[in-house]
Formats: sequence, structure tokens, C-alpha cells
Amino acid sequence: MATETPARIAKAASYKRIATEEAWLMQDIFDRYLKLVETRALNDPAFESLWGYYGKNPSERSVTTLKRILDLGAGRLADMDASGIDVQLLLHTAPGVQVFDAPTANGLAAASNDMAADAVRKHPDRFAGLALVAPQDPPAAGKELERAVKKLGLKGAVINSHIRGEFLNDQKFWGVFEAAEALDVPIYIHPSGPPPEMAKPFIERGLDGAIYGFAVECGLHLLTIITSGAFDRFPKLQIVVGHLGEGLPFWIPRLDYMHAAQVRSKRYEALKPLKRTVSEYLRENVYITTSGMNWEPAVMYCRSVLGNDRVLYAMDYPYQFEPSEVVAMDALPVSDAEKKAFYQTNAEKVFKL
Ligand code: 1DF
Ligand code: MN
Repeated sequence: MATETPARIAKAASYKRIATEEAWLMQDIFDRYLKLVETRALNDPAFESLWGYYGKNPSERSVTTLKRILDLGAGRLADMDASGIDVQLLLHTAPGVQVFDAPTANGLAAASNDMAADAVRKHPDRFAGLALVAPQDPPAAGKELERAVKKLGLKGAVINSHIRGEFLNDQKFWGVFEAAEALDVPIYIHPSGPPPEMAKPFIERGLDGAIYGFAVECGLHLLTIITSGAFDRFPKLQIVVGHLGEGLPFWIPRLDYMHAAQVRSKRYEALKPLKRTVSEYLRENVYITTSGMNWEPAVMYCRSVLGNDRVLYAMDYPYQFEPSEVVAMDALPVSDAEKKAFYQTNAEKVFKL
């Protein structure tokens, strides 16, 4: 993995590099995160650890990451140029507005969508964006998604995983799925720190963040959506998850075997018969991106079990701004047409770019 980082990566001749999980942060939302860290009003240790770090830690990583993530202009474009990225799909970073009361969250979601749309309007060939919504208020989230798609030209929604400890498997949130399916846009489920009920063993060991806690929380979230039957109710709904599917593709045989076994034996009220197998939902209703996981063996495995058209490139800027990973993905042992699909045309199709 120790590829040397070139000073500057040239544009590719035969494909655009579209990076599909690139984070930004609205200053007003950041200020409110800091207030929540200071007051400890949420009583959410993973949130406080994460935003306490980016807000107050003096290390080079936290300071430069914060500077980059707040910038939707020249600094970001310069970083994209240096790393050979043609287009960033902008997602407001975690936990979005999911830590605020519903009226505040709805107002901030709308303001952030206006800002993201403005960045896209200024640089339509470099940026596209997903809408931030407040899933804690599903009717409002559905309306904001519709406004963001139809009026602002955003390409779907980002939901920053758990909603104060609850998951989208709960039918009270399904208005968001209904809106996305009706608008024919995907929902990107991006990780967040594990909720307090899950966080303790992770935090104590320093493992709650992007190293692994995010993947455990978000992989669990996706699995709960699948086993809830949400895709039987919304068969056209498409969910995008990063970090190579948060591990679920590697669990396919066990997910299918054990889900069928537990349903047959009626062990759990919550595990109902589904129309398809767990892995069929992964192949038909889920797209995965390579954010943070641009490592050839893992990417090739995921392509082999999900199909080339289900795997999309992402960098995870600015959290994992590693130009050497672009070099590694350029060298994937796949055909030119497949590489173009991976970097460009899959994203154009899924997000209607
Ligand atoms: C981190 C990484 C934080 C990612 C993120 O959102 C995030 C991190 C707050 O390293 O602290 O989205 N990431 O996806 O790699
Ligand atoms: Mn990310």
C-alpha cells in the first residue's frame, strides 16, 4: 500500500474521476456542534469526542481537515486539481442536522442545501451535491428533498446514519424512503459515531471513529434496513453506502445463511420472511463506494460479488485525502470500459449527473 504520493496527479485521458463521498461543513452548523460539545447537552460521547477533536485539538490533522472541510471554493478546487479529481459529489459531514431539534434542523438543512447548490452553480463542471435532510421530521425531510432536487438541482439525500440512537428500519421514518423513491433519487447513508448505547466499548479503546466504529454502526444500520423489509415496500429505492459497503459484502454467505435459518425457526419477532435474500438486496438496492478503502484486493472482491456497476469511486475528502489512492485505483486490473464505469459512468447513472 505504500505508494509514493506524487506532487500532482494528471487528469485521466479516457475517463473523469468523480469522487462520490466528499465532505463539507457549514460554518453555522460547526458552531452549533461546538456548543453541544461544550455544554455536553447531548450526552453523546462519540459525538463529543469527534467534534471536540476537530474543534479544539491542535494537531496538524484536525486543523488542516477543519480548514479544508469548511471551504467550498478555491482551496477545495486546488486540492481536487492536485489529486486529479474532476468532480466532487458534496455531502454535508456527519452528523448533519440529526443532533438538533426538528425546527432548528429543518432550517439548517435548507440553508445548507442553498449553500451547496450555490457552490454547484458557481462550478457546475466540478461539483454536484446531495441534500441534507432532517430524518427526525420525516414529512419535512421529504419536502426538503423534493425542493432540493427539483428547485436546487441536488442529486439525492445524505442521511448521517443513526438518528439519536434510532435507525431507518423504524417505519416512522419511511416517509423519507417514500419521497426518495418517488423522486427517483438515491439516499446515501453515511456513518456517524456509534450512539451512546453502542459507544462505550469503542470509546474506551479509541476505536469509535473512522477506524472501525463508524463502519460497525453504519453496516448495522444498512442491515437493519434490509431485514426490516423496507425494500419490499419500496422496491425501487436505492441506498448508497461508503467504505465498501461498511463490511457487509464480506459477510454475504453468513448473512444469507443465518437470516434464512432464523426466519425459518421463528426465533425473533423482528426477523420476518422477505421477498429476496439479503445478498439480493445488496445487489439490487445498494450501491457501494470505495471511500477510505481504495485498496485493490478489497475493491476487486466487491466488484466480483456485487458487479462492476454497483461499485463507485470515492475519496472521502478531506478526512482521507490521499492522492496515492488515486494512483492505486488507476492501476486496477480491469478493462478500460470497466474503469470508466467505476470512476465516472456509474456515478453519472446513479446520481443523474
Ligand atoms: C472522519 C472520517 C470523520 C470520515 C467523518 O465525519 C467522516 C474522521 C465526521 O476521520 O474523523 O465522514 N470518513 O468518512 O472517513
Ligand atoms: Mn466520509
